[in-house]
Amino acid sequence: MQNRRMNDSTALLIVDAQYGFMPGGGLPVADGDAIVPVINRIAPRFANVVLTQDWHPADHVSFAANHPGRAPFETITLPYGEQVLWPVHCVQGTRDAALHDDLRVDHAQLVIRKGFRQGIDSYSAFVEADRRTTTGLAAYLHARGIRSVVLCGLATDYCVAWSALDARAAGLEATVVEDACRAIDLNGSLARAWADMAAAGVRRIMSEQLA
Ligand code: VGL
Ligand code: ZN
Repeated sequence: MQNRRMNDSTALLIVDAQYGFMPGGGLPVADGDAIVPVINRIAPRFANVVLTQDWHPADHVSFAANHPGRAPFETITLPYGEQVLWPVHCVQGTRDAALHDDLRVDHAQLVIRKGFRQGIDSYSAFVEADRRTTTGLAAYLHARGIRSVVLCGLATDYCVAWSALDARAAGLEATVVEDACRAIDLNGSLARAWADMAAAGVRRIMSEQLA
């Protein structure tokens, strides 16, 4: 891996590196912007780069503000199951939803938007929270002969973890670059996410092991 590009059957998946999850954003992740220079360091190693973008309508079901009497970080039950209620974040077309300007990933080939259906959230880059609706990413990667994904971005314990688990479910190898991620860590969610990922065969590395 050292000093050369990763082979064509691997893709870097950069999850939700958006202002909404950086300090000052709608759903700020502590130290979230620290991932940007790390991603910029590793991205040139990858011939294939895919980004995701959390992309919600203003009336999205995951926003506490759309549930009178409810507060952010409470949980409700929706037809597809439990849903955490979040502060308003990453509304379509706003600065909050934009990818960080300092990302240097001009060679990225695809941006997958997710969470754009009013009634369904989507942490995963592959399958939305109803666990049925596909984003099309697995079919895209398979069609391109990509068999392995390396994940980074925000947040470790939500969108990165769900994406890594669904990558495994789609038959892909999955590796999370720990220092190129930051977590929300709500009620033990980070420890649980690492345990779930380990159990599913997701590898966990530091960026220095790549570049
Ligand atoms: C995320 C909560 C809500 C994430 C997105 O990117 O991890 N978390 N929407
Ligand atoms: Zn979201």
